[in-house]
Amino acid sequence: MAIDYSSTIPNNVDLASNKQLQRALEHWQPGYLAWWREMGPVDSTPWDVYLRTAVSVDPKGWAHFDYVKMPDYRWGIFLTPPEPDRKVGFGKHRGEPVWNEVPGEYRSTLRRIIVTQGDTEPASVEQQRHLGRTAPSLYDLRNLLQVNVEEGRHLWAMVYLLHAYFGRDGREEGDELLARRSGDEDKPRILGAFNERTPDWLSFFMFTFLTDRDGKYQLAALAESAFDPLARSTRFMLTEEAHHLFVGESGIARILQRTAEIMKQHNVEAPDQVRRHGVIDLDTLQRYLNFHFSVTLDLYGSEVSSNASTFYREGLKGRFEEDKIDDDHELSTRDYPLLTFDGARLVEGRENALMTLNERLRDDYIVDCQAGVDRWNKVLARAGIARALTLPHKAFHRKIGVFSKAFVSPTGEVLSEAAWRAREAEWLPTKEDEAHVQSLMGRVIEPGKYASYIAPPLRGVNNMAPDFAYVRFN
Ligand code: BYC
Ligand code: FE
Ligand code: FE
Repeated sequence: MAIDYSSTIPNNVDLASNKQLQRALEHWQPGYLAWWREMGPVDSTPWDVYLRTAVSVDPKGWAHFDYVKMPDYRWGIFLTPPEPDRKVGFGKHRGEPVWNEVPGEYRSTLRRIIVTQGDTEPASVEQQRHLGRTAPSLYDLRNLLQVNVEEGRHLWAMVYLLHAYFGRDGREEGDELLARRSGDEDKPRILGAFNERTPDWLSFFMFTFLTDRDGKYQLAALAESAFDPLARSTRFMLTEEAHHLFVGESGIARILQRTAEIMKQHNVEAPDQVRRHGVIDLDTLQRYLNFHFSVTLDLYGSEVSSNASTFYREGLKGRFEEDKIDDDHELSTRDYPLLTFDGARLVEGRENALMTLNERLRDDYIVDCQAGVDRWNKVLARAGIARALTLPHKAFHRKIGVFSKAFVSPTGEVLSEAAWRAREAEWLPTKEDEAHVQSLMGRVIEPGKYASYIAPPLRGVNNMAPDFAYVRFN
């Protein structure tokens, strides 16, 4: 179905034919806009921003680019079209037709998954709201705001499901999603990483490379769901997610490019000497990577999880690319390799495959991260720098799961707490690192100009000229 942009809430779900639902969402909408004004990008109300908007859910033709005032962005409800005769692909309902209503017995579990997913979306907008003040260029500012409006739309996607399928409970959850606040002591966001700060652009690019990639993997697992409206919502969200990952990967690649150029040009390696030239040294980049990677690994939950096995058995949440996996898609008699901690050492073992689905998704995610880090390292290699960034060991600096009790170095050695703390400043961003990064965060708003620490992009958004004014401040 085509997207209807004539109604208050753009949608391709024929909202006009369900007056009750339409009224409920129109009732939620002012609260959403009030939240955006309070917690969305600071000072951005008068700006015209060169944004893309969904005009169709067709993968080839959905994007339309134009200047938009962000509060007027048309947030809406877009689902990919139903796949005819789609069948449940895993769990005990495998082979049965997918559901267009929520089975009563799975109501509270599904609601909770949707709320957890929905909660991350506004959380990330809250985390990033101050970054506009220190944008390294108009191009980057525009990309930040594009990510922000799409995360806002992802909240719409989940709130639509809550309103359409979960009655009064769903509407209450929709209100709660606007009431929690990232980092708030009394009403924090649900998952740990979404209460951390994103104080600078290095953090922002690490976040979009690493944490938005958790989004990709969790959304892909939900895209397998037997609850078809959830599968169709998350499939469309995934098309938007690709841009967020691009922003993170290319952002860090451009920072590496500048750092490498300076190291070569001035023949310097020591961090303090590199820093003097207005770029970010490789040790600091590695520490930010260590931090964001470890915090994001926690988002997958415990290694052994009965919740995850229930989600799978009931057909609510699958594996990454479930249909490409050649097995029985029930897993009750299978096992999966699992690294654990026995109190003294890291131990390789095996566990029931159904119980280890969080770990499996985390492992799939790590492979994808590694591929991105390899591409970053090519930037260094091409510039003639004989150093590389590495992902830390998966047991390093964990707060959730079995490794939360262990003190493990980035290379995977188990240490005493004292020995670990003695070296923490080598491994995680220090106050000095943060101060240096912060010192580079001036605001650059002249079209075509970039801050000292970051190279220009290879090409402009929608192939615009290098000096295109992506944002007009008015
Ligand atoms: N922080 O069996 P366990 C995105 C809780 S990112 C705090 O280990 P489970 C985006 C857990 O709730 C994608 N609490 O975990 C990215 C449970 O509580 P109860 C977000 C945590 O349930 C960037 C207990 O610990 N989407 O879209 O198997 C920008 C033990 O649970 C954490 C989703 O996450 C944590 N990190 O799995 C914008 C998908 N981890 O039951 C957006 C939906 C666990 O003891 N969520 N706990 O009260 C899920 O599928 C699951 O909830 C999780 C956790 C995978 C997150
Ligand atoms: Fe999102
Ligand atoms: Fe995202």
